[in-house]
Amino acid sequence: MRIDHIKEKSGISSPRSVAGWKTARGIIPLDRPLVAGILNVTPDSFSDGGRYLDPAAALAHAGALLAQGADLLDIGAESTRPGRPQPVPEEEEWRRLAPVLEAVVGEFPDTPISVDTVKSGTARRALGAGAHIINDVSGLRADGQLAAVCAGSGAGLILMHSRGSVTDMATYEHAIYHDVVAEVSAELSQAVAAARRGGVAPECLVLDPGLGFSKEPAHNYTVLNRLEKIVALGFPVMVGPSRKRFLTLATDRPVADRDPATAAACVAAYCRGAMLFRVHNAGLAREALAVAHAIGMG
Ligand code: HH2
Repeated sequence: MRIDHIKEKSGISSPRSVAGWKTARGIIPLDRPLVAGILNVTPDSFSDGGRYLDPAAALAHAGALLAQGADLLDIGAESTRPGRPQPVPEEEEWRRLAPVLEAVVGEFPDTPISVDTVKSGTARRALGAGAHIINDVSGLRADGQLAAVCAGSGAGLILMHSRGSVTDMATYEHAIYHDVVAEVSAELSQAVAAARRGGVAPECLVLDPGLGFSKEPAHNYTVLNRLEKIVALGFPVMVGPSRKRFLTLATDRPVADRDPATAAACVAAYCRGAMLFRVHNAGLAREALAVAHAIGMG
């Protein structure tokens, strides 16, 4: 089978050796691919900006994502879309996030909730309001206190690879690599070391190579093709290809029509060892991954 071929090629005997992910909601079993539905509470996100700023619309969308089969929700209130001159201030981020988080936690108490933020203050408030996981797209580079905040509440922590600041990390400004996979892997290892110094238990960590972040389109394909190198670091791996521009290298579709390409990228990543998939269209990814899982591709 293809996965045996991959294992043989990479010399990695067990690409998925991690059985569960420890979060403030207990251990999430990783015995099948998990879908994280994206809930952007932003005016400016690249694919769905402005659609769920209203808490009632956000809550309805959360319900729709879960009905489609999302296993967890990732709520973000600061877009990394290029072109913003300034980061979103913490007060504004929290003003957007608080009513939605409160409503989602109240309505879906059994669902693991992740909050996408690079700020320790926002993370502290979010975990206090019932979030279970922090998703840091800066991989602990933006705020030295974030790890300690997560450690203090036993939260799960997603460490995503990027370079630069929130205003330019989704550009090609820092996309200069000699060996993109080796460098992403080394920089993620530095993020793990920072998390451990901050007191975060290794069982709480998930790594994400940051598709579309500080990477030219072709870099993302290389990272996906050689994802076992990131999996070999020994942590569960998340990928977030959803609707991103790099997909147009293979299939030239506008952002609204990139869900099939997203599902294909998720399946490919699953075959290379990823276990968590951050997507806008939870239903499509869920189905594609369920078939790949049933075949035994992972
Ligand atoms: N991508 C985005 C935001 N957060 N988190 C993780 N772990 N992995 C990702 O690939 C990732 C992420 C960007 O996507 P989106 O939230 O749709 O856009 P925007 O930043 O414009 O809100």
